Amino acid sequence: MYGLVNKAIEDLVRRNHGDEAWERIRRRAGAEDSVFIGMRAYPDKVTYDLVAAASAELGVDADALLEDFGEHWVLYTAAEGYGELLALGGSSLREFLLHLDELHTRVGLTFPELRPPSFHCTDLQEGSLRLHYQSERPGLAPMVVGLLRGLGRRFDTDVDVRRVARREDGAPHDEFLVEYRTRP
Ligand code: 1MF
Repeated sequence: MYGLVNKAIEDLVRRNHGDEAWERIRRRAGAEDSVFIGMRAYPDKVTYDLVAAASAELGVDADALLEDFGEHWVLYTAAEGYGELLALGGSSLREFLLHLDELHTRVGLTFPELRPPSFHCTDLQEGSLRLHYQSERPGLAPMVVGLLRGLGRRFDTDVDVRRVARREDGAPHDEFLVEYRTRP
């Protein structure tokens, strides 16, 4: 994954646990380079190893970390130069989710090593939808829950997420039931 992802993990750990915790996690993960380059594509293993090392070092479940990380990603990218890109996604949670594949197509035009997941929405009702998440990367569904929470914060929207199909249980892909309500 692009180094931007590893940088966002680093930023989250440094903010919540401090610089020394980050150094321990980085070393435990065997990440030799002390700085990640945002626009360089790294093997996915680097990212998975960072999450595993953070889980061991902090004594926090890896799925909980992935969820926190998803929430942080939305706020981090908005603050770190991708504000205009995110703004193209629209001005509500629903609109953003409907445009996510286009957003990834756009990033992929400039950064061809992007291997984006695919998101599509069905069962669109007022205040709810079913989100289908297809990724070539295993185990990242908890991150999607966090991404939805981050979008909720971005759009002042209360979000309830329920995972209703799991790829690890044999479903064709992961699905989430998303209920949302804009805060008055
Ligand atoms: O393949 C990749 O490297 C990759 C990296 C990030 C693929 C997707 C993403 C974004 N995605 C992360 C979870 C991926 C899980 C999976 O693969 O199954 C989050 C998608 C997302 C969902 C909800 C709300 C917002 C989301 O992301 C918005 C977004 C997406 C991509 C970028 C920024 C914001 C992005 C921008 C530049 C990139 C890479 C990703 O590359 C750079 C970085 C720095 C300098 C130049 C290029």
